Amino acid sequence: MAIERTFSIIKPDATRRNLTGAINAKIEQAGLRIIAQKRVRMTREQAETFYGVHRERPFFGELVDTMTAGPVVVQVLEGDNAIKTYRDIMGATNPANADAGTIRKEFAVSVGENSVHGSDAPETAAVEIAQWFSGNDIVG
Ligand code: 3AN
Repeated sequence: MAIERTFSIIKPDATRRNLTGAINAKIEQAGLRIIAQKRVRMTREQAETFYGVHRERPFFGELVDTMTAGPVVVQVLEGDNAIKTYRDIMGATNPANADAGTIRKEFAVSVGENSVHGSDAPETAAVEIAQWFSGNDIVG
């Protein structure tokens, strides 16, 4: 059993529709613990830094627009294999391809407005957590 941490964002399409609690319930039902959480408004600069790996992708501008369209909830989640566990309950990037019961199947609007972000590897999780939280903010 590998206890791991991952970084999560509840995106503007979800906060707009008051889905923070419903998404947190799915996170907790999956056995993950929310060990840090805050609601923030991302600046364009923060969104561009966060999604820097996608800078050359055709949807980059749309991605930055959607992430700055309203408040987000940034979180650190902890649990067994947290990175994979969270990606499993998030579902596929495109909600049309997401499995039944996943967050994106139930709540996402489209591939762009897909309700949640979750880190894809331990290295990216560490970088993403450090962009939004300092050590004192995280209480495991
Ligand atoms: P995931 O969030 O499932 O790891 P990535 O890393 O491929 O997916 O993409 C990052 C984010 O970019 C997605 N969550 C989504 O918001 C956006 N995105 C990905 N592909 C598209 C696309 N074809 N059109 C618009 N937005 C996209």
